[in-house]
Amino acid sequence: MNRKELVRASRFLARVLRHAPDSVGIRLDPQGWAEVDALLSGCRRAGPRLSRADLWEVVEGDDKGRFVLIPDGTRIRAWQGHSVRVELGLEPRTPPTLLYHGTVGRFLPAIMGEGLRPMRRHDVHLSPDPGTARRVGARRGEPVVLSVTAARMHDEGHVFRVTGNGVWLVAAVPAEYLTAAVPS
Ligand code: HQG
Repeated sequence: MNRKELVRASRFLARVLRHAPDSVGIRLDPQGWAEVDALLSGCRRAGPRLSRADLWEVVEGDDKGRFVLIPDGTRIRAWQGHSVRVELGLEPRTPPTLLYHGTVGRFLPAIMGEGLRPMRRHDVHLSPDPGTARRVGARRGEPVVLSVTAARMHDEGHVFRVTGNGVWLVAAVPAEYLTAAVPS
């Protein structure tokens, strides 16, 4: 696959494995895993034609490492970002002192009032460094980066998890743990 085909396949898989398994007639198990055979035949009916080799290429070549295959290659899932109900089974972890969230200015009044909410996903997504957060925010416009006092949140009872591709997840971030944008 060339770069463009790879990005298109990654977008398609992200939609199927996070939000719309029904769209290709497959089901996710409670931990979010899809059977690769069912996924590939679903894609033949209702999506891009993907070979098994293409799927491996997407998993390995995806710019954010969004997907994981089990070692025998029979099941695949997205690391995070689901809106369908899944229990990823990630263990609680102690976060670093600070984590970061990238957003845009038009959301700031609401965020500073009510904190970060997961919106349509299961969790609020936080980045380990400001540069990554900036890129997340830039998907929507001029990015604004917020610092999250994650270690303090953790000390005060909030549960953090981290995905295999380095995204930190927490149910919500109350406004008291957010501080103004850090310089880029
Ligand atoms: C904002 C991408 C108003 C929040 C990225 C964000 C990430 C609020 C948007 C992953 C709010 C939700 C997740 C509040 C939060 N009021 N707006 N109280 N609380 N928001 O896409 O973090 O490419 O669900 O700032 O790299 O942007 O898909 O979350 O702008 O890791 O793999 O509501 O998605 O990864 O948007 O991105 P999202 P996100 P992928």
